Amino acid sequence: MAVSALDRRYMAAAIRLARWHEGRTGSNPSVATLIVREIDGKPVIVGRGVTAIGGRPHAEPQALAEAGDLARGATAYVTLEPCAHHGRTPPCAEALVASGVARVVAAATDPDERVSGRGYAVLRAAGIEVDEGVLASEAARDLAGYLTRRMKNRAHVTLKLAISNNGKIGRRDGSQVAITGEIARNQVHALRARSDVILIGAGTAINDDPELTCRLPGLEDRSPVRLVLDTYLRMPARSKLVATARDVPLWIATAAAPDDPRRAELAALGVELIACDAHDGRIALPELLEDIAARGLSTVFVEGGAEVAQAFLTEDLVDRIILLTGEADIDGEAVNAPVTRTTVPEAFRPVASMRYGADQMDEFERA
Ligand code: AOF
Ligand code: ZN
Repeated sequence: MAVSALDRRYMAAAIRLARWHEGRTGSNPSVATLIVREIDGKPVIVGRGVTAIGGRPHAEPQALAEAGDLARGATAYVTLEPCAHHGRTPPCAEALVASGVARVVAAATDPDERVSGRGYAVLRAAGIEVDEGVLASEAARDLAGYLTRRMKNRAHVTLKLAISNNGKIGRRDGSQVAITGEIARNQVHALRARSDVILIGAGTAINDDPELTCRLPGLEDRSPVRLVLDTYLRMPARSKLVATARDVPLWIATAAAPDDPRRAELAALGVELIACDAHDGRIALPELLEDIAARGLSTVFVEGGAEVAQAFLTEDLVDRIILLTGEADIDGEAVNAPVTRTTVPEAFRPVASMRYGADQMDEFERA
């Protein structure tokens, strides 16, 4: 059967359903399954599933359980190739075969070497018609964290910058200045909720004393791990980040000596210290991103400041850029944005552009 416009609409719906648990499925990607069959001559969704919080069960068995006998002869829409491995749950490809579905429409192929291509092979060997790659790039955008971790062995990096109308990101003396408004702030908190890690430099952590939590009503329990790059372990024990370390995880990446007494002091307050290499006084970022991936976390949201942003850009470790441009200028001695709407590196393509009230949001992805 050829892939139809209706197939693409169901896949788009499955991709939206998968977002429901984005950032909440641990090291597993959040994927979704829809089971669709004809009833009285019309297509009807008879089962839906999204990877459970924590990562298991997978999407497919949940959708099949809801469909029950109606799965026989139906079409399954899956945003990721169904797994073929005996992991902590039985293979989803086999569950689809056992359910009697006639056709599987899939978006992204799973790069997990236990699965890649094998999920489809199991289905085809059982006589199921398989259409791969439907809305593959749309699904891959939401799965970017998982795909980057699997394929590059490092975490996926989103760089966010709030930039004044005249291309500045703050005052040189570090005094606080509002650049964007309420809508942009809420959008940033929503982006935090979908990330595994928020990252800032020690300078920003010390100067701004931020909390870096998601404080949107109803999403307070969705704060990701907070990570501070702190080569010399300057982070004060008396800071909001450290004070809340027992409630929301706080990791500090440092090159401080193993016997540095501040390590024990911070650890006793609930901070997790990540031993890193440093070059020229800066934490080695590629190794840190590998370390984060090895810990099962896939997405890093870089929130400041200018030096950290520049370091990620210089090392070509940025996968997505989100620029929030305000309408006011920052006058006087101010810090230049390492990148603005007009100086985004050529390797990136624009993927979204919209207004957040008086502010402008531009999103770019590595092409
Ligand atoms: C699916 N459906 O909903 C998801 C899949 O540790 P395990 O056994 O849970 O396996 C993790 C792998 O399962 C993960 O690396 C990815 O390949 C796949 N994720 N597969 O069939 C799902 N979340
Ligand atoms: Zn599975």
